[in-house]
Amino acid sequence: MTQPQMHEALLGASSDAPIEVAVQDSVAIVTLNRPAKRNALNDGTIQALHAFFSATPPEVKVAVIRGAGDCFSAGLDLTELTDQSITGGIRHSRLWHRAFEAIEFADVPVISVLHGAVVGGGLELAASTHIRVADGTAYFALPEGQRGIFVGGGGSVRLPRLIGVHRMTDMMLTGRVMEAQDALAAGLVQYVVEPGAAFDHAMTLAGRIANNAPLTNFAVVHALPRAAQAAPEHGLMLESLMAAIAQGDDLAKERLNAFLSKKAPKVR
Ligand code: 1HE
Repeated sequence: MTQPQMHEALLGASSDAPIEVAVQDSVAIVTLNRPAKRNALNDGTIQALHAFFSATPPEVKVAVIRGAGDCFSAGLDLTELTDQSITGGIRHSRLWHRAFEAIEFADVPVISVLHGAVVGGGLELAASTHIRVADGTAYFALPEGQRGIFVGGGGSVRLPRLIGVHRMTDMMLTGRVMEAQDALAAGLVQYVVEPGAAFDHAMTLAGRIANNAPLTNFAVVHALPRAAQAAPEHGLMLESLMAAIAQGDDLAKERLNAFLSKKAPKVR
């Protein structure tokens, strides 16, 4: 693999930038970069995530988000909430919504690498990614109840779709902390690996995803969630249109012919 090239022009690569972005082959590695504050998400971090995911560089086929230091993220930077007006609170939440929507509907699939604390807004950030890889140190919580606030980063929409309203209600009302294996069983994460192994596992998955036809990846990120949430007759129509568009792509024809002429790998 080539050495990561820093995207200095876009975000800056100074050690105090809220996120750092490197591109390794065709994988963008986005690192939350406030380890001394446990990657608490301040406005600068949210704006930087929004800027990057709104326009991923054309050479990028997959993105991986991870946290520097001891954990993925301690959630909202609570120092920014102490003097918030109601109007300011709504705007703040909408800022997060725009940023996380840019991740959920990015040009490319996004994998999150989860270790240590994945709490509050950090869990909402993870929920906006497409694949969640946790290591055995990861733990998940929604301490908003203890802080006297409510989720504001899309958690009330995305988390119930992953784990059900009943589990989210329990986490918010009782402060329950979910360990990695429980998160796997609940459907909150798709993979749990040994402590320290989540980034490598995510990069392996990213390599596989990068080998898919770009149009298939686009369909999975953009058409699948919309079809899944639509009324069945609309979802099925969207599926038919997307299937026909994907099949019509030159790359699909090339890959189907390769299989039929026994030049493509089988499913193993
Ligand atoms: C912070 C934050 C933060 C740490 N905002 N500064 N999130 C929470 O309620 C979680 C709050 N954080 C914690 O419970 C713990 O910090 C952790 C379990 C995540 C990590 O514990 P630990 O012992 O490794 O670190 P620490 O010593 O508690 O924190 C290190 C520093 O980070 C310390 O600052 P310092 O100046 O004293 O060194 C902490 O104050 C600081 N820090 N977490 C600000 N969250 C869109 S709505 C979303 C709503 C939410 O996200 S609510 C959940 C908020």
